Amino acid sequence: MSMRVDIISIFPEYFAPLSVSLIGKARQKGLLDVRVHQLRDWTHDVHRTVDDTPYGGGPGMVMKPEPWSEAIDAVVGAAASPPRLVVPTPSGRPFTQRVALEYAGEPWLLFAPARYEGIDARVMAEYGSRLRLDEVSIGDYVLAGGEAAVLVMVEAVGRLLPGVLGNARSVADDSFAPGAMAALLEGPVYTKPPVWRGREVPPILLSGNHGAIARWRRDEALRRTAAHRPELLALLDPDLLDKRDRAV
Ligand code: 6GU
Repeated sequence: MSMRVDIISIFPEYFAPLSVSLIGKARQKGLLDVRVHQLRDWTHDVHRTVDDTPYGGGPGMVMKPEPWSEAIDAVVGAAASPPRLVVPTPSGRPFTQRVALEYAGEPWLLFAPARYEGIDARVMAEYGSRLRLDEVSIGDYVLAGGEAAVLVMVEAVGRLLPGVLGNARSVADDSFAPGAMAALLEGPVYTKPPVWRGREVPPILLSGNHGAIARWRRDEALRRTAAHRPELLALLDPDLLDKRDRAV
């Protein structure tokens, strides 16, 4: 089962990275069908206007509702199973690994990234009643537009699709993946040479003792989480902690 992703934007060229690396290969393999649309194709004036001044005053410009509704209607068409509509905005609900997993189970996502101060709120009111609509934020900072957020979300979702990652285990071990590693950050990794600039790879990783290696990795994950994200340790399910965890 492949996933379809449509993106409507005034900067279609922003999505060139989706032809590169893991996501580019997933598209070549037919696992992911990405279609990028120019919002201005649904304007009718010579200037191809997509924005106007905000009612009530204030800084910046607001995206007009008409091009968005025409674009969304054209992309969705008469589909029996319409896409999930994702509108990136810093005022949205947080995009997390849980949301990425949820999206990875959808057959069709439609992203509507805005520029300026955002899209006229009536567009979200209209499509929120017709489609499943999510307004999502990728973190507590402000981007100049939603395009970079769409790149982030497509990469996070795309790597979860069946057949995209060669090694399904690497998904299970992710930081923030559900399961025993829930809410633990991944620890350090090493490769050859065994000594580099006088620095050794931790000898346990060369020991061949898989039980001891798993224990060491979990300790390192606990230490890194305590150092970088102490608030996550407090959220860990106590039932998933063992005696040796508590000693770390
Ligand atoms: Cl989704 N959009 C914009 N413009 N800024 C953001 C964001 C999204 N998430 C965090 N900052």
